[in-house]
Amino acid sequence: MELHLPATPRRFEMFIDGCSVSGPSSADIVRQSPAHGVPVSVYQSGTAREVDAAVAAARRAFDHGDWPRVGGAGRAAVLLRAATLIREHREELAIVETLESGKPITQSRGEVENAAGMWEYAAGVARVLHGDSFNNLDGGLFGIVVREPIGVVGIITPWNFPFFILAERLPFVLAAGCTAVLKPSEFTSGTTVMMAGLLKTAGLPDGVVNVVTGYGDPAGQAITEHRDVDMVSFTGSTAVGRSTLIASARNIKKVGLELGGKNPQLVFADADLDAAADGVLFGVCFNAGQCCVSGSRLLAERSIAGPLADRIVELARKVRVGDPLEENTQVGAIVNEKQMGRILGYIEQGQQAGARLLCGGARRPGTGLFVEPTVFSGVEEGMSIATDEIFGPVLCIQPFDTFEEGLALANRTQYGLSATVWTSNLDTAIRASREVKAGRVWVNTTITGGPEMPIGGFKQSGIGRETGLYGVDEYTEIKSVQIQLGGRQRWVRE
Ligand code: TXE
Repeated sequence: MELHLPATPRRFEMFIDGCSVSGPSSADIVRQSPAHGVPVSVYQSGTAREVDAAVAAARRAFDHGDWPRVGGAGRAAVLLRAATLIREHREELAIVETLESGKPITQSRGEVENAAGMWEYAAGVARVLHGDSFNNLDGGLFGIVVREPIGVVGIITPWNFPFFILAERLPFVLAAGCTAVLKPSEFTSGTTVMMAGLLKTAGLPDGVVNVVTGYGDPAGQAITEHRDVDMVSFTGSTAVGRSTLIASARNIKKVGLELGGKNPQLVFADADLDAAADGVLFGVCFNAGQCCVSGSRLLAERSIAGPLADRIVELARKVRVGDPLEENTQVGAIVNEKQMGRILGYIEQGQQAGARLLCGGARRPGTGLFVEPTVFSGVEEGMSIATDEIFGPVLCIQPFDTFEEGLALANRTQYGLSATVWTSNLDTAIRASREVKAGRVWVNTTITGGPEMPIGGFKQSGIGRETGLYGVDEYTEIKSVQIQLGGRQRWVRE
């Protein structure tokens, strides 16, 4: 099926207390498709006023509404209906996602499908969430550990996987019985607003999920500082993650952070090199490298580093970069001019520092923000391309001689989000998985998983975990209840 650009941009209102709400129209945000350079969406530019209204609605729904009090079965029914509605609107959601983010339509469809899976999984989680009991306490005490929803959760999301990152958080927040205020990226807010509408259709009570669109400052900032927000889940840059932590100190709110990465791909000489080359290339090109778990550092055992680099370059030249509305496209557009400038700036710094450009390295002429898959060898420690998160399809190759040296190199970074190991030796695979400091490790594959598996980062890549049973725990408070059986021993002796 041939897809077309919309004749006019689609308008998205904010969503507060079950109703569509307009902001100050003078400050609308017009989003251009980064692949086509035409306006595709218009969002409201929310301010602290709309955040106040959204938080008040979420607060009311939490303190006095049904959602935190309804049983797991009731919550699961709504989450399952939401998953069905996502599938029914799959194509519409995928097109909006592609137009706003620039990612290939086939990838958007896959993300929407996987997001539906997250909602289904979380429906199950709503029914298995439980506490604990202690029948072994001294002094006739009986102990009960109760899990309660943490309260109002602010969810601030980025532009790289708008619908999927939301699905890694919101259904788990809802499964726990919390209410939420969402602030999507000002570049890709459409599908988050659409999700709020689908949730209303699915039967979610008003006020449980609210969406304030707009810029990070003021809208996101107002959420992180808000005294009536109990927790913030932030996904984005390490710099804003840090400011989120500082802002949260105001009312000591809990913070979950998923931030940047500079993720190693460790390839040992005994690996299936053809499979590794393909996997490494996918790992750095997926979502045009705008991926927190992008495998942007190739650490290759010296004896195979040359042939592996040759194979990757050969494959890189075959990757289909271009119009994300085309079914065959594998790498779409970079999200905006600023991000494009950042990527090209790093490529220039790499060349000036003496790294060898093996392929790519340039922006495609013409309309749209496209950059070719780029590979550097001769990358030395201390070069900015070796240490900084570039967030583009740029691979840096560094050789290593021994297992210990490879692992030391992998861990020599402020980040710890993910790592990939390519080897045919089970011992090497397990030892490397144990020693690498990262929240997610892949062996002989990369960037895959499922709602069952927790995600999150070590070191400056974040705090806390999302998805799986570990993820839902983050949105609960633990209360311990001690009950005296058989009467309490008297304190005052008469
Ligand atoms: O992210 P920001 P940007 C990294 C990546 C990228 C860089 C910059 O390296 O090149 O960050 O991207 C909201 N208070 N990642 O500038 O600004 C903002 O509106 C509260 C990695 O786009 O962190 C958006 O909703 N919120 C990452 C969200 O934060 C604020 C994904 C993310 O935007 C705010 C994206 C503030 N003061 C970028 N300022 C990943 N881990 O996947 C902005 N925001």
